[in-house]
Amino acid sequence: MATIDAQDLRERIGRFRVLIIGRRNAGKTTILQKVCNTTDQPEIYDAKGNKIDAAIVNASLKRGNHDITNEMIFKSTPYFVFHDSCGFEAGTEEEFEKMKKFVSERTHAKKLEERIHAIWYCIPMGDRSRLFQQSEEKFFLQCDTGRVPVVVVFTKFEALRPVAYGQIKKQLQGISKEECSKRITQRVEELFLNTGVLNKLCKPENRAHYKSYVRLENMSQPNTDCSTLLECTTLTLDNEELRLCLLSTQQSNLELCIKCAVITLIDRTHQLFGRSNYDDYQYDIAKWFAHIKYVSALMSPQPMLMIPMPRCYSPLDRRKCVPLMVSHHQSVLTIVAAHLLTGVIYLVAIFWQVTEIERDDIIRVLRPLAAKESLSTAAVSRIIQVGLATIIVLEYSAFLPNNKKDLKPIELAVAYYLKSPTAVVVEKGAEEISRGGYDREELGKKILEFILENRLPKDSMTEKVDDA
Ligand SMILES: Nc1nc2c(ncn2[C@@H]2O[C@H](COP(=O)(O)OP(=O)(O)OP(=O)(O)O)[C@@H](O)[C@H]2O)c(=O)[nH]1
Ligand SMILES: [Mg+2]
Repeated sequence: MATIDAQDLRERIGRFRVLIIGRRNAGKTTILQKVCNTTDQPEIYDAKGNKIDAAIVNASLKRGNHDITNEMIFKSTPYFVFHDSCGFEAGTEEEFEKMKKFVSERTHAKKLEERIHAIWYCIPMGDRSRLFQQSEEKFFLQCDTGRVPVVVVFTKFEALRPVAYGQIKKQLQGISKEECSKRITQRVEELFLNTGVLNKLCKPENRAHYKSYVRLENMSQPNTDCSTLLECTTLTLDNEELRLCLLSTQQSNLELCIKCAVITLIDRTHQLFGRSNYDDYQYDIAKWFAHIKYVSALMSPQPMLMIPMPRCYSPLDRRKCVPLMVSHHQSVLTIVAAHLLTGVIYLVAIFWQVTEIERDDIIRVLRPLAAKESLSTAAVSRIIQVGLATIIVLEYSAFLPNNKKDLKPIELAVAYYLKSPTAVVVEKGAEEISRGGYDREELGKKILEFILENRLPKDSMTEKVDDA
């Protein structure tokens, strides 16, 4: 790939496909609505891409029929496609087997766009004594989820607060509001741990392994959001392209960009051992930072209205859609016109790409950070130092004005960094971290902590940039 282009990735991967599982009333649809920032109901398509009337879906649900292969899309964010288990605990054995087959097929699908990219397993906290029911046990024991990350979502988490309050009410008399809240929170944690649900989720005999969990509360309220779930899902994806793709839906989350870049740093710490070419390494770090993806910004990240082409195409596959108004009953002429217009759109896209920032330019601008002399000659320490410097500089540059959408702010940030005391702190820090003997997880935490503590100060930025 010549340039950092999330749009191009999306073209290749298609949509981000999530399977959401959970009992009836667990809060699944509410989560999907939050993720897609809408209160609308989704549109539903069958596996062949034919739109299904919502009334038909509801009627068949009432009769107990449900098809997990159906795809749900919210008009607001057609980039996501969801499969909903629709409360499978009430289903028959046959339905469970169908789900098992679906999970196994779609988690192992060869084509990335057909694969399920993440599974959100919802467990509502409403009834603590029945948190881990037979349906959960069966899913985790029998469903082979392969390498697809399973994120467990504890929904309606706020339900624990009144329980906690009821249990410690007497101890709360006469203490400050702040202290009260702290103790209730503590009790909530105890209640959660005492359910033993986390142990049940990672029984050694389980075939499905959860990668991470999040707690969501008050999702039915308008002022809440699902960013923790999206962030957690992004970080648990082990496919870099997918991670980049999902990250591009959360462009304003700079801290998440840093966390993703730290994963690259740690990966490369192992891979680059003993080597001294940092070009690819710095470029791979730069990939995570949204402000470098100018091309994506020019070509709107929110896909345009996508309408199905002839029936043999799935309306859910972005590459087989054209951003045009075409009805299901198209004439040959309409189809030809649609293709012609798509051609024009692609030509415009090619024109935009002329203005793309080239990979070589990004590397050229960042290279002084890798060329900087170091006290340490140890390879690992150098790799960490270059990674830290690159991330710190890119984070800083995201705050610099950039009307021309070029690499000038990064150039200025590099110059400013090299003159700043932070460069020395990074050098020492890298050496210390490299000697720490940390495992992968600890190393990640240390590096993230270091970066967050040593971000370049943003006060009076323009002056500093002028000085540089
Ligand atoms: N208190 C509380 N209520 C919630 C929360 N999330 C969802 N709800 C409510 O729970 C009810 C069920 O939510 P849905 O999102 O429809 O649940 P679902 O899992 O899609 O249900 P089915 O489609 O029937 O399987 C609705 O009344 C929601 O408003 C939450 O975090 N806290
Ligand atoms: Mg629902």
